[in-house]
Amino acid sequence: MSAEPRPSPVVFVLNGPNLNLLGKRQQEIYGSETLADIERLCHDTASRLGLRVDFRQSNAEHVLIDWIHAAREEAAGIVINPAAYTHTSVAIMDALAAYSRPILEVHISNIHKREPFRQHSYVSAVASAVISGCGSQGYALALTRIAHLIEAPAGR
Ligand code: DHK
Repeated sequence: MSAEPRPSPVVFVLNGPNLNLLGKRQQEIYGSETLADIERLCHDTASRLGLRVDFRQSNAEHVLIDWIHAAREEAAGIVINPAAYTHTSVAIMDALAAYSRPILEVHISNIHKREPFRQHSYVSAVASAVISGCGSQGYALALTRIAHLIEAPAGR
């Protein structure tokens, strides 16, 4: 009798405020791709890596926090673009600090080249790694790194 194949690990990909406007918002900074394009890229990348992606976006801090709490039970890793909450949210940092698996922080733009207030991230203090300035490709890079860290089937 052959063993049932193990289900692929799930990675939560969480997106913060205003990222629902990608493709319409400041294209010179954030590019022309929409969040739906990025979601497709994440699903394609994940399936190549032997992962599954649960892709979400919210403009509300408490919703992002609730999803980070849910990830404690449900996700093998988190990719998070906290958007503006990167620079303001001790609450999101604390929620992530209570998550013991890999966390990849992603920014589409290079926050270090931008206004001084964007150059500090509360999230970086608790992230496994940070990818900033690689555009939408940053999400694929983050998933590749998570696959490696959790030793997903094709991530080694
Ligand atoms: C997105 C935002 O909405 C900004 O508030 C951050 C980040 C940068 C990004 O580059 O993805 O400062």
